[in-house]
Amino acid sequence: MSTDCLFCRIVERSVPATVVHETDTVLAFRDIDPQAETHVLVIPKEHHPDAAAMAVADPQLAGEVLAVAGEVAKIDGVDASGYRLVFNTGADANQTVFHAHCHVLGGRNLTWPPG
Ligand code: DGP
Repeated sequence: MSTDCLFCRIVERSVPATVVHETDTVLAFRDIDPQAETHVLVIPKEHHPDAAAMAVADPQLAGEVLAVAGEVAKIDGVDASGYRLVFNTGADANQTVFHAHCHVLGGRNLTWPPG
C-alpha cells in the first residue's frame, strides 16, 4: 500500500470506483475515461509500479491479473468477439498511474497499430 497512489486508494475503497470483479489479490474496475464500450482496469491489490516490476516480484500475481482480465472479458461479453489487453509502461506509452494495471478494451473494432 502506497498512501500517495490513486489505485491503492481505490483498493482500500477510500476513492470510489465501479468494481466489476474482485479476488483476494486482484481488483477490476471501470476506467473513468472509457476508450471503448468495455474499458476495465485490472490491478494487483499489492502496489507494484508497473507490469514488468510486478512480474519480476511476483510472477503468480501477474498471472492472476491476466486470468482476471479474461474473466472481465467474459463478464462484459466480449470474450467471443475479441478484446485487447494493454499495459502502458513508462513515459513513451503515456503511463499516468504508477500502479500496475491492465487495460481490458473491447466492444468495438480496435485498430492496429494503436496511436
Ligand atoms: P495509464 O495511462 O495506462 O496509466 O492509464 C491510467 C488510466 O486510469 C486512465 O485510462 C484513466 C484511469 N483513471 C485515472 N484516474 C482514475 C480514477 O480515479 N478512477 C478510475 N476508475 N479510473 C481512473
